[in-house]
Amino acid sequence: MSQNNMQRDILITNLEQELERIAKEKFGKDLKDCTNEEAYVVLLEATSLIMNASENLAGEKKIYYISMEFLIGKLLSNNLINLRIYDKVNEILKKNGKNLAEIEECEPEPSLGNGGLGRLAACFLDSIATLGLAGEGIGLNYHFGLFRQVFKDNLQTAEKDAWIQNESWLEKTDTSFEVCFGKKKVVSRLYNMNVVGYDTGVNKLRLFDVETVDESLVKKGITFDKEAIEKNLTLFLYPDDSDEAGNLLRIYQEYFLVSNAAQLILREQKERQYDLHELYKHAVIQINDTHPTMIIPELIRILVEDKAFSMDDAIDVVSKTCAYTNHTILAEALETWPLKYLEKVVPQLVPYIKELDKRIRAKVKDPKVQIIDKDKKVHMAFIDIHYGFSVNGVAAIHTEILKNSELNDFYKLYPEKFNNKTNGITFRRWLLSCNHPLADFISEKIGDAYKKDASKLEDLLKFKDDQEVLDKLAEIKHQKKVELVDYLKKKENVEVDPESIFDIQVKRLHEYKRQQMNALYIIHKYLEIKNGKKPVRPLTFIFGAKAAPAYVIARDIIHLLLCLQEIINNDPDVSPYMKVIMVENYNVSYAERLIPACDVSEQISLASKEASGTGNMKFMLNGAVTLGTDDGANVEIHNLVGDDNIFIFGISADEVIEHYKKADYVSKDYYKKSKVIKEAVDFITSKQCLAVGHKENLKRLHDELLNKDWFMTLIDLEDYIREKDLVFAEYENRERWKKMMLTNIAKAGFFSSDRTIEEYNRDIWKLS
Ligand code: 26V
Repeated sequence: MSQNNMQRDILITNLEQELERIAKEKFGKDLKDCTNEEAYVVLLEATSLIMNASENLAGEKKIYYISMEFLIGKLLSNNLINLRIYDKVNEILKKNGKNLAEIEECEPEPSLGNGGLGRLAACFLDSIATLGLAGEGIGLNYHFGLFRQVFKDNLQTAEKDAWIQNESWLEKTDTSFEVCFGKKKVVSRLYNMNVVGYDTGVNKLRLFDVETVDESLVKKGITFDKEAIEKNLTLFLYPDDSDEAGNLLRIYQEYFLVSNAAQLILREQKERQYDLHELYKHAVIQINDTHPTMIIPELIRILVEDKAFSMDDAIDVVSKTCAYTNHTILAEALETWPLKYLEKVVPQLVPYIKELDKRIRAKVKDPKVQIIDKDKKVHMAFIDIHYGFSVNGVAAIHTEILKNSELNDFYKLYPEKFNNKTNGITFRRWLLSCNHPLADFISEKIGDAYKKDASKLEDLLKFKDDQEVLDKLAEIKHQKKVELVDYLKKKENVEVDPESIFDIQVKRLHEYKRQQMNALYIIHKYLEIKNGKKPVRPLTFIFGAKAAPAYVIARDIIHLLLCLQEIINNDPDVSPYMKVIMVENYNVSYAERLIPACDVSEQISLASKEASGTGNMKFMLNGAVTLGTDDGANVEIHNLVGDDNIFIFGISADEVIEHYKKADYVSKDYYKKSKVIKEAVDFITSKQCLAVGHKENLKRLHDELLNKDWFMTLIDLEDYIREKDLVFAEYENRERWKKMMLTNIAKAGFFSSDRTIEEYNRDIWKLS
């Protein structure tokens, strides 16, 4: 271990005394007499002390990962694992009659992200630190993370989700900056969180806040006055973007983030006495989707106005410093801001955006690549592509689609900027922390090396005919299923048979992800059972998903799932053979319980639409078998495990793109042609559904599927039903299934975010 971690080592050696000291000091009692809540605070404090005594990762060049979202999840267990003191703490707690798992329950979850994009940022921070790279995350300290989902009357409702307590991982700093919105001024405050690498040193996550935030602004649910920005700027993650006030607040948040980031980065350059003309030699800024795009004009503005740069020099140095990651091809998700909104919120940036636009117009005539379009809308992604040095997609197929269709006009201009960086996940959280028995068993079989070099997981392949190993994998899966059954009983009050097949789809609710297709399969199965065709083994279908509060059809799909849950689980003819569970408030902590217990991982997006997916990787790593389309990173999973260890169905990305081009998909044709499809779709508005659900929601969803179905649910439905029946039949071939589990685990090494970050560093960041 490095010299710089000596202080840390001393604290760790004396950990037990340290914990007792803190317990006495904070609560005036011994550790053994502390409540779980108190013990959590003691552990939080001790862990923070150890992290603060650890080496700060440093280097000549630093990566600044700027993101509106860092979906970090609970931190205690992960920090203990990365500090390599999890087992030691566990022992000490046991000696004192305490249980670490129960203590972890006391930690509030910071839900500072919507889904994949935010969770990826968190995994990346873990890997950057683990690889010993100097790097920071820069984001916002939302007081309320993503809303807490509550089901009422089979509908989703949203409540605010407070997560900041007196004692938390946040450390208040002395740093604060002025942020100007035209003439309006807001003062920021920086909070830090330690990001400790696995067996390395510590980086920081920088979260900016406004001190004048007023939590009492929140009235019912998640509604609040959107006008008073000094009071609401960091109140919520992603305000409702369905109206003008919501959109403006979003722009305020984005500018607040980048203005702080720019000031922080430039201050550090000054402290280290670096020449700003060489900014790119000491800083690289990775722009996580278009949300932080304004960092480009903002840096240029500061260099020109405060640092006496010429416009040419400012643009040149900023362009060499900034790199952009695209996370979606969905046109509706690519930000385009009306120029008049920007004029209202950040008038000082507008001349720079116009200048950037003017320079492109002088160079290229094609209107499709202009930053400001004819309707006076600013295409944020285009700023990134023209004025950044790298553009990457997040899975091989996604990058190819960007290059060949979505961003083809840009690819032709700048082929050298485009590159692929297939996403990854941190194995510390998604294996070591969430599945101790599996991680321990792997260590027993192939040693600990895979924890630092995930490609070593392939060593497991030599056990592919070893009955003992295969049986043990199945036993661990069973153990995790039993644990989940207990939890579901407690949380959702449902009885689940651990011998049943656990088929799980957990992710944001979106039509392109096609939870509705899964629902139609479930209806089909229900009708089969009603007609006397029973499955060989009971089936448990588990969903977890939040819908954006303004996304009407997504909420209707949740409504359908909840109605199906009520109908099926209460039908004595059917419930012994199948159950449906839509878990409430799916979040990172829930994922950590569901994923290790999964048999069948549902990754059924319409091909071409899911940029990558990262849940697919987490399931695979924990021994689930994928049922999916050839989309996003599924394609790479497919290539790695081969046809025999995955179940692929549906039309290809090329076919989908062709249908959109020709505009020739008519969902009603599929409905009319197939009795199975018709029966399933019509069940949505059947008497049975209407008895437990709302006509308005169910009818709207039925109409949508029949008359629009933009994401082509019905085109793939029959193929999906056929393939899914095959999956369940194959499950009965237990020996073959166990081999599939082993192959999936062994081949998951590629999806370690350590590999992804190594590639970012090798090709884009180039830190030493
Ligand atoms: C945002 C929005 C906002 C408005 C309405 C529709 C819509 C649809 C999608 C999005 C997602 C934006 C970006 C995002 O979260 N992308 C996800 O990034 C993950 C990490 O790279 C990746 O694994 C997921 O496939 C991708 O959807």
